[in-house]
Amino acid sequence: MKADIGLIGLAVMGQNLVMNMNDHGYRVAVYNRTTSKVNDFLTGNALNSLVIGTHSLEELVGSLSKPRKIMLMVKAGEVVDAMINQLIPLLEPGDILIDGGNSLFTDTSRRTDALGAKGVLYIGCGVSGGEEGARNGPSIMPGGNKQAWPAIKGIFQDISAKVDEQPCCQWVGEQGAGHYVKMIHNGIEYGDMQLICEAYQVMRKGLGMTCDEIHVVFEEWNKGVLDSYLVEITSHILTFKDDDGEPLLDKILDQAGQKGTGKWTGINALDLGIPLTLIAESVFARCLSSRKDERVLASDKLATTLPTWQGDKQQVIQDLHDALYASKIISYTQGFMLMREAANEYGWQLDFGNIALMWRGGCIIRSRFLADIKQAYDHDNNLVNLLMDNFFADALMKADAGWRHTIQLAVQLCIPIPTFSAGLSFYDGYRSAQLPANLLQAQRDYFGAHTYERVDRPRGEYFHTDWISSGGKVSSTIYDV
Ligand code: NBP
Repeated sequence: MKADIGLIGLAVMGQNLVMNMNDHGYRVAVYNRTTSKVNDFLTGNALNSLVIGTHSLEELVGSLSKPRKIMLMVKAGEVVDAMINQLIPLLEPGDILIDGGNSLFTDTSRRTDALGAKGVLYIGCGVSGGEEGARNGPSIMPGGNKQAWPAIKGIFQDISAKVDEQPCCQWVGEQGAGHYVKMIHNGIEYGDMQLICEAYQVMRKGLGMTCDEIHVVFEEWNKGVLDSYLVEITSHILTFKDDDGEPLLDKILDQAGQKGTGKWTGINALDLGIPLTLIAESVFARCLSSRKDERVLASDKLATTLPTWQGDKQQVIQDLHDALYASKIISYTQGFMLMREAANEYGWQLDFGNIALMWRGGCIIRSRFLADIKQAYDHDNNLVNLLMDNFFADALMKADAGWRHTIQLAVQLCIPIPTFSAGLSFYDGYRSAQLPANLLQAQRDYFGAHTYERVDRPRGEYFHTDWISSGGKVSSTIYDV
């Protein structure tokens, strides 16, 4: 009997997705470059399953029912191109190739077009939830060649997480849209993690609380508007003890790693001119943390006497809660602004309510909060910005005082809070009818004759001033710079 789908790449994600598909009654044929891992899998996790092991790509392709569906769960980048090149001669028009790794969306767009020209239907599919999600129900974000969607929809929606019986897997859009949305998911994940770290640091270093005390705070927060997977695991991490009974967290080196999806999100925001400040700061915070040796030297050279904090701890914790919630709203606002711009730029029809729904379950940023975002886009899918939704505008107004108090306190205590403050600056900037860009335009015109518009003249009329009475009346567009 032929297999329903093939999967290449039996590392942690691949193995767990195969077993998830198997649990849902799908017959999966598997292949891995190091073929001994196929045997290990069949005698290990996949023992007594419907899984079919294969030891060459030819054998894999031959074991599949038509149109063939093959999912790649291999290292992103050149490996995916290499696998595609090996598979193409073995496939027929109408066959479906799915990349479930963390590929860069521009690569996926390129591959969708190139394979489409050969009649092979390519899907670039973000999968989130790590090992546990892959095994029990991930969030799946498929995009690419829409002709393939009816053939894979059943499998993907069956294995995905469900929230209120709705699958966390919906069609995202053309070309690299699925991987794009996964990239934004990861960028938001960077922001959420850094925000939580800043809240932890204010309590740990600022208020001098123990890990167990902070655990109780996060546990409490997880019952309200901050209810989310990341807050939940943070609470668990804080209470986890090492062999000597001390918190394991205190023994972990404060040097953050990264695999690049946050950086890609920041780069794309710069390319599209979207002020994605909070996520960008969260990437930079990881970069700063990774300069551990330099920081240790600087902590001596630039040492200061830190003030000790005294005050109403419960009030500070309440303020901190509000700061975390408000900053999180800003982070998601910026993420959705970027997706909106990308949809315009790349010609994708993104359904923002569906995206929020897909992130409600299975993935790392899953939270109660995403239901509110879904609702905002259900009210108006063309919402310019989440802050324009009454629910979020109101939430920010209520959190405003606590947010500012938290930032003031952290600044006084020399605790770095790059994402809390980036969020607040964005909020204050976004709702400012007047920014100091008038001065900036004057500076640009002063040194580079870049011209400016005037508030007392119609938009679109450009002026240049001879600021020091030495230049001419020639503006920069005429210079060949
Ligand atoms: P890895 O990203 O560690 O990739 C390992 C797999 O790639 C193995 O099957 C390996 O085969 C194969 N591979 C490599 Br490496 N080089 C190859 C080559 N030149 N030709 C053929 N196969 C090659 O596995 P993973 O952590 O399971 O992740 C798979 C994908 O899913 C990645 O794109 C990852 O970014 C993405 N992802 C991972 C997570 C997570 O939590 N880990 C979550 C979401 C998405 P071998 O056994 O022969 O070395």
